[in-house]
Amino acid sequence: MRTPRPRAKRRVTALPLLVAAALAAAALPAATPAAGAAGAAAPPAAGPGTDHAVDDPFASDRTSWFRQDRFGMFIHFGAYSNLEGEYTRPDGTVCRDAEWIKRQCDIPTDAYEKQAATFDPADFDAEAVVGAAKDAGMRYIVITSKHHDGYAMWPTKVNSWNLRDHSAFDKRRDIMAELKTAAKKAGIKLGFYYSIWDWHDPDFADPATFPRYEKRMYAQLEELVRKYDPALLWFDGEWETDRPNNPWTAQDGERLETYLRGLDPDLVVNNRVGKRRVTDGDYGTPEQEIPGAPVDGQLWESCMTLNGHWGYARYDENWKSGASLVRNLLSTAARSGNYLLNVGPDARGRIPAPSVQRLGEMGDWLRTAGQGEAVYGAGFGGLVEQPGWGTVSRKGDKLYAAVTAWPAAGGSLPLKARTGIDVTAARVLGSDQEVAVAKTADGFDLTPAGAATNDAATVIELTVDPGPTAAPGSGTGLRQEVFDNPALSGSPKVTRTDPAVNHSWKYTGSPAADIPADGFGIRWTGTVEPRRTETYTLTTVSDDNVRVWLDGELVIDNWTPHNVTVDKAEVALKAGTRHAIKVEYAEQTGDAHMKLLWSSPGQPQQIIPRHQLYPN
Ligand code: FHN
Repeated sequence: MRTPRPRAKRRVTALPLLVAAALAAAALPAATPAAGAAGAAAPPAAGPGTDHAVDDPFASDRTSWFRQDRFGMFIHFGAYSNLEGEYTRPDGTVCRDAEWIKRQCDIPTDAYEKQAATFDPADFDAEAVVGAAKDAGMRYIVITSKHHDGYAMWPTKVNSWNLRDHSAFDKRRDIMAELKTAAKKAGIKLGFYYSIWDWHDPDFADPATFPRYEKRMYAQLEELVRKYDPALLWFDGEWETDRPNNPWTAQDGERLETYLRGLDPDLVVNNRVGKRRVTDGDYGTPEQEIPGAPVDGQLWESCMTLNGHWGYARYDENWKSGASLVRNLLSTAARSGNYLLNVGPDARGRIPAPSVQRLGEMGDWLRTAGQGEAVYGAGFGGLVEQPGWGTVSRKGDKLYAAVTAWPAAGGSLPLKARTGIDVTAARVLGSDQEVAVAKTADGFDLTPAGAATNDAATVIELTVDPGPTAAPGSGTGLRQEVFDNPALSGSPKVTRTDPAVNHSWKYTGSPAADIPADGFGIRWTGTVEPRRTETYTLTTVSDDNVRVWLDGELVIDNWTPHNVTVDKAEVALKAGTRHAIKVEYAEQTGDAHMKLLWSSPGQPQQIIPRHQLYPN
């Protein structure tokens, strides 16, 4: 259980060293904050009555492109790229790193600024970059606008530490504008990576001056949103660390997310805007790994390098194979995730040829025989168990069995069903071979008559009857009673119909203007009507206490104060039946969230929608 950390008492480590560094940085002739830099002030924390949950990212129009596109290009490009992964120290020794090279190789700030002044990505060709993304089958691009070194890759007015004012680059050019134009023409969405952690801004590390940095950060983000209209903001550098100290808190993240959604309500924002929790932003960001199943409570996107580095490193030839990259993409789609695959342009702004080669191989696979259908707009193949011989994604009445271990001649592929389904047709994409489908005790055996069509994954498209699904209900939500105490005692201060249990009051909000941000409780009662007769998983995302009854049985009991926590229960629900449901929640102090989601073999994860909920 945490108590909110007041802004003034930020955790600080190694302050003396940092103060010296900050003062030294402030004394630098160039690249310090422009005098009187325009800056959007951090908005005041929204008060009681504020609910930051804007919609259900699993189902909203705002996030539909993200859930449809599935596959994006990450671009790590900045002043570090000018060193191409190697720094020769004054004593002649060579230190290697990529985008962390300044910190990891202890490059003095003046030396780093000196090398940045020679940065000239003259060969950066936005059309070529977008073309490579298009050729890969990528549908969105996220480029580093500012990495940890604080160097802005657009002509910011906030300071002079940027590609326009501190480089050898053509001062008439703006690569972000060029990229925006090329991406728009190609129908590809553009997003920006922005690091909160800033090694260069003299006001960053010291809690006493951090608000001045924050003001400049807000001003830069306002520039990016207003000038380039990004579809997505990818925050990073939110974690607690030193060299320099990072004072960022979850409360800072609350304010920043509120500010951004005020700038552009359509923005999609990742969970590193806060503290990388399931309640921060719109989606989770596993890195260099692919979760083994859909992530509970949040959309997700796995970001990964093509070799071993994010930024360009001239010596790193450890490229992943095209086949393994295709399989990674299929694994993410089969778990309702996105795949953000990285390229690191070199000092001249060129994407390495081996990267372009592998991206092309992925695009060729996606474009062949409609195999991309297994990815774009596809999601968790929950109707069946994920097999050992590959992955299964679902789109409507189609299952895409992407086989990576093709059976020997005459061999079969066992597929376990998780619910009552029937397979009505089966075909191998890119081949006219027959696929025999035999029912088994727990599912089906698929027996292809021919060979695999490629070395990455051969897709068997199954047309399935997913079993009866009732029409959407006519519900309006659950009865909600709001109490001004966490014991839910006395009479409720507010009684109303709540269309969905989907709330993020965070640190400063609450369910009503006359309910304080801390020390309140809520009871929801009514009935829930499923559209399928299946075993459903009820999932709560809560901070603090939560308990859920279904048909009078306590199925989730986490009635102890806790930080943001996911709890789950499996319950048998019957289509056409309105099952009694009661949810109790208490906010003690600090952060406050309460979400109720469901999923089943035939129902993808979502906030339980209003039309399936009926108030008592
Ligand atoms: O420190 C960064 C790293 O340089 C890179 O940008 C990755 C990509 O997501 N993010 C951070 C490490 O988690």
